[in-house]
Amino acid sequence: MFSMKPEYIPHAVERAAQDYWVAHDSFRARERPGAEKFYCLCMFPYPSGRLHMGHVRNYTIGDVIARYQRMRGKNVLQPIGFDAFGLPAENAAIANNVPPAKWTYDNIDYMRRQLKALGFAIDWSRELATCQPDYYKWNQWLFLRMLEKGIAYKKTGVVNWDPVDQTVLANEQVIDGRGWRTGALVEKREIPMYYLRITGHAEPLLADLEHLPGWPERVKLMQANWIGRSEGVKLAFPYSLDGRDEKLWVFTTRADTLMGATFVAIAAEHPLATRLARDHPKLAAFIDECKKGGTTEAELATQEKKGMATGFSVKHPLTGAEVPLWVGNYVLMAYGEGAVMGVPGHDERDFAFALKYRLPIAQVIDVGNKPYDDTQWSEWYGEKTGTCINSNRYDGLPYEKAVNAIAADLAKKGLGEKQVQWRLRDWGISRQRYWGCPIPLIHCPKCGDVPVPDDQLPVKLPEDLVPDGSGNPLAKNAAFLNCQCPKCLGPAKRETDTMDTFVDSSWYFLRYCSNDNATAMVDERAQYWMPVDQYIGGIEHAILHLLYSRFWTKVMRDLGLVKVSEPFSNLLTQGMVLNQIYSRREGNRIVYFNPADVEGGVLKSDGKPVEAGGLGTMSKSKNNGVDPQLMVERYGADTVRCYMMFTSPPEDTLEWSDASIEGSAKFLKRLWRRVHDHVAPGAAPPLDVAALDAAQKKLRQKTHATLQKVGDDLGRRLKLNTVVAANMELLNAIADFDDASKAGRAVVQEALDALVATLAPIAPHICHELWRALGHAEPVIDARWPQPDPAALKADTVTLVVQVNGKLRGRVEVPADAGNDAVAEAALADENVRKFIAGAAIKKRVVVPGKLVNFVI
Ligand code: ANZ
Ligand code: ZN
Repeated sequence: MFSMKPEYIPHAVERAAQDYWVAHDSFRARERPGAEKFYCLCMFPYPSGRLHMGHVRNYTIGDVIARYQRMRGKNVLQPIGFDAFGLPAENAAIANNVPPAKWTYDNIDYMRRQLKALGFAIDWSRELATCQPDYYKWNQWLFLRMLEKGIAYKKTGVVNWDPVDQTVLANEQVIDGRGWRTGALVEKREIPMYYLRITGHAEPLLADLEHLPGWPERVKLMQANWIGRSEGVKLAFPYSLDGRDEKLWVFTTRADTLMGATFVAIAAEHPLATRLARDHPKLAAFIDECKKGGTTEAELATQEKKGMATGFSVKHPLTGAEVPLWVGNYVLMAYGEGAVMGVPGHDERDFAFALKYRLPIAQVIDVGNKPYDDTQWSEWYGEKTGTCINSNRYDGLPYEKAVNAIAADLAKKGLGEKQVQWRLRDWGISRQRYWGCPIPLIHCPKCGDVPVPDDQLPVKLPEDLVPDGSGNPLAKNAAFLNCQCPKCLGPAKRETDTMDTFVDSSWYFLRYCSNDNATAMVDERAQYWMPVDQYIGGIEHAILHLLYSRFWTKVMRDLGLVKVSEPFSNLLTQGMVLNQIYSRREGNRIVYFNPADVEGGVLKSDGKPVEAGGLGTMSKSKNNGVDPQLMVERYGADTVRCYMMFTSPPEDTLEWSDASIEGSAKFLKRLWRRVHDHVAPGAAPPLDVAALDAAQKKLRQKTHATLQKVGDDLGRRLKLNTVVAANMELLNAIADFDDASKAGRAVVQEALDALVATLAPIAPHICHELWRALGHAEPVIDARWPQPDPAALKADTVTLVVQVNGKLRGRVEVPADAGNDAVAEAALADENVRKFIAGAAIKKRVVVPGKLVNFVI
């Protein structure tokens, strides 16, 4: 009997498998009450143009998990969509003079083709793009509900203003304080904006982190720090000004150090600073300078600490002593009271500030008679573990007692109380940009701000405008701008601000559940699928995206729209994809070269040396990306997927290596050949476990040991890399096993079945074909995940090391249940061992079962 041994042509195999899945609608997810559901979700891509390796890694990880869970019998949903609004589309529009809509939709078409070529088990019927009116209509609808509940509200906020382009700039468009296009010095402007009251949910957002055991600890910590709950005391330094008695409030977490407060510092924006600057031109100039600086927290943390005395002083709340008042650029207006009590003795920033401006430094906390040096900061000065000294009646009190005593004394005077502060700020969602979801409000000269009535939603964004960089084109588009007031029916103007794109991504996972519902934002299908069982994405979204999604979910729960309180049960943050960085100075610029164009330290094209900059994240700016498209074209999707999974555990960084992608290609080729060699003579006979010889049992044991390992690594530990490694080992064992007997072929069939089934989530196309070749009628996607047979796992024989006087002299294979005498007898039968004993008397015999036997002579 002859059969053809087909050659492995990845593209043909992949096309055939993909056609099969499409023809059978294999990945359409249906709600099946009673079936155990599994919602597997990857963070949706921004349609920037083409997929990059980070996407491929992300989606491969998700796909492996989705396919594995399906084989475990779960009813799996794996959707995808596009996070389609945002600034890059506007920038591309300015550069190429095409509307952002066209650019975006073209990119989506291209990336969809790429995703399909990678063979992801996606339910494409649920695809969505956030720039589609039937999606963003619900952003608007929920915004209006939030407005009704007071969760959405209007207040003035500070923005970056480019005076040349007359436009608001996003933070990333401000480079060294200047506009990215014009180079003009950026100004701060106050404009009305819309905010979402996320601070109203601060408490549950923090507390519920404890109910997320499936999240990485570090992500939870980042969220907790961002929410930033601080317990402290709000206390006042009284003063009189303009004939009135006033109180300057500060927030402190260290009320125990109050007796060491030697100055008070306020933010440049503090109303008292503004007031004092009226008669103090130098102070006014300093305040202006402070306001110019960056507003991001990172900028504030790293900038040089500067201050200026106001010449004014306030009174210490307990002693009544005069305390000088300063304006400090390190005091944030938006935190606490916008004012701090300066305790140089025990706060590092205050210490540096006091040294610089020669303010007194007083030690008021002692941690056991350590010498205090007021010219040099030491870590222990800031610790809470000591007791008060130099603090009159509080001397000797430890932290908590001191805080309580001081808070009580302040309360008696009406000068303080305990308080909880949150670092979290309300979420400003207004963007003065075109390519986003319009905020559904109408400004009427008679009625003021009027919400767009529900039956007029969505407020559609015109898709044919081309921004030119000078302001929001919506503000110049009469068709959009002019409208009728829903209340008085008079002429009115639409709000031209659009929503932060984080709004779009805060609930897309809910819309996937019912993306075809034209009359409701979500429906009971969300009850079926939610929460997401496994969410996979980049660590760069550890804070904002996840926090906003958690908040939005809670708001929707409060409105009765969903039942879950938390959207994502398990979170996996995949590591970055890295590659070498090569550069060279050309003139006064640094030019980066793609690693593919460099060999042996020189640029291939000109033979001149380049500088090796080590490993870095693949990025456009460093020109060290590898285009996944190219790799798929060269090797096929399965090899790329296999390589991605094999090279590192999902959470670790992945270093690109051409050699190792070759290794994955070879592995799949060998597997292909081995399966076809095996099936060439026809179907293998059934397996009779009772009639196997030692070698056959050994391969069988390897098969089941592999099953045990991969099941655990894929399912529980998500160590997808070891699944490939274990299967490579199994293939080696199969290759070494040369036995064409009936029983031998039966054991190989079992081994190949196990290998192909467990590799199927990773390399689904080749496994689709090989599974068929192995004689199975149902497709491998519908196969059940193979379980290890505990009986086969038990080794019949074990190999022991044989030592003579502690030196390795041989190895011996014995039955696993052999007694010590039988082991010794078998060891002494070994020729080499006998040679070293050379007839000498054995003084002692040590047997470590399963490991070794040692003869002492
Ligand atoms: C006196 C003091 C003494 C402080 C000491 C610390 C150590 P967290 O934990 O983040 O809540 N602070 C208060 N408001 C501020 C503002 N608007 N801008 C900058 N800093 C501000 O930090 C609370 C501490 O940060 C407060 O406690 C205050 O300094 C400072 F040995 O007060 B502390
Ligand atoms: Zn009106």
